[in-house]
Amino acid sequence: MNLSRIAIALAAAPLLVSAASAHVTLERREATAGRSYKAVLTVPHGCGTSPTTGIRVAIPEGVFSVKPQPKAGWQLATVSGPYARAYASHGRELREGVKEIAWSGGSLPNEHYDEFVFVAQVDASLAGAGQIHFPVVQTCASGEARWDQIPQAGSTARLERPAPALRILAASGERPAQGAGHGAAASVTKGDIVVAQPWSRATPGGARVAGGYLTVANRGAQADRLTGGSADFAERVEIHEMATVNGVMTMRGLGSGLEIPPGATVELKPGGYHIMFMGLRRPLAEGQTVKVTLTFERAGTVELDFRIGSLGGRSAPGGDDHSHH
Ligand SMILES: [Cu+2]
Repeated sequence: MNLSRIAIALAAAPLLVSAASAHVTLERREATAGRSYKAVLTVPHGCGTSPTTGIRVAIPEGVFSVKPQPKAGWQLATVSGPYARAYASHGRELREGVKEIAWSGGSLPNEHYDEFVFVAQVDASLAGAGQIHFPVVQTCASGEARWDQIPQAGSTARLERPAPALRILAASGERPAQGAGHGAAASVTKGDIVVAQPWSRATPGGARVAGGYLTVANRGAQADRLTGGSADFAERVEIHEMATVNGVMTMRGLGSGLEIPPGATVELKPGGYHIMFMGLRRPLAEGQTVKVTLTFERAGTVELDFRIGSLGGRSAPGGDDHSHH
């Protein structure tokens, strides 16, 4: 055996695997909001040279109906818990489900490659979420590697151990629908409250929830609160907040409503504060206008016509992006 040749082979080995492909990643790095997604976690090496004996992945909010694929020679376990909100699945509202998957007890030599698979639904509300992340802990016969670093928004810094990332695409073109006439989305004034450009999105068949967006200005000297409302096409109308916590998009109901401070204009938009139509009684169709009554603590009820934009649209249909600065 030629020792010098072995030495060369060992020295060259790290160069054969590029830095990017050496990470635990998702094979397909884009998913469409409102659709199912098959996640294939690729594990190209062990911890150092130690064989991989376990893979544990955390499921971010907005990814539901998770079903892992069993692997021969590995034990499969899942951890379930409550979701931050209800997700619509086949006409039912899911309020809890798989939050973590663990494959354990196997042995994947450092020299070999393997895949760990699960299928899931990506909620329509994640359109506009950008990237979501699936932190992974890789356990080895000796040691572990945590693939759980999530980039700061806007940062391009290279991470040592990035969490597998998934880019969320809107269901259809980003171009908002061109509605009939600009004046249709005129603002509505009630007391000190002025509501402008109420709109929502077309919903896919079977959807049970939809978001509502608008701007609210308070011209008065006292704070008001948007507390909820009603609509004939939905069982409930709630006020929600969406925020990114550690790179994970979460949504929660604002039980006491949304404050509109005096003199302020508050924007309800995809990825931020929004109205949530829960328990849809019928789908919302692009180009339609639907009636919604919103309730303010001080100003009382405000009747609005919500214009329905395209599935996955990001801004008000027919709206001028520069109109609400
Ligand atoms: Cu919501």
